[in-house]
Amino acid sequence: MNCIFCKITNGEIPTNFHYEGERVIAFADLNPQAPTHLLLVPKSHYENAAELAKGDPNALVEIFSAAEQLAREFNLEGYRTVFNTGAAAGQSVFHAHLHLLGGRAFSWPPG
Ligand code: DGP
Repeated sequence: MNCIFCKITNGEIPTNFHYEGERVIAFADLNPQAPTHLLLVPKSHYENAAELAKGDPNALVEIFSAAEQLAREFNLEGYRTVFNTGAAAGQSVFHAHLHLLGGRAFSWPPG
């Protein structure tokens, strides 16, 4: 399988990790949409958040507790977390990942 996030999680593509735990890593998004834009990624490959919930729910728990820890480390006053699921919703990498965005004001509804 030619998955870019598998290559990042297994070290094939050297990347600076802002967080590494038992099941999850976090690194900066290549195309940031906010002053802080991190991706929280399970080490195991699941296509999207729902598949991850079915296959490894503990990784989802770790993703959200790591997001809270990172938000504190990056001094975010508030933050937005997003899982895009499916190309129609903007998913472009089909290895589950949570976007953690902060450092600017956010509008609603999202674009
Ligand atoms: P999504 O569109 O929700 O699937 O988000 C995928 C994100 O991944 C997108 O914001 C850009 C980012 N991205 C894609 N390839 C790479 C990469 O090789 N390195 C990093 N750091 N981010 C990547």
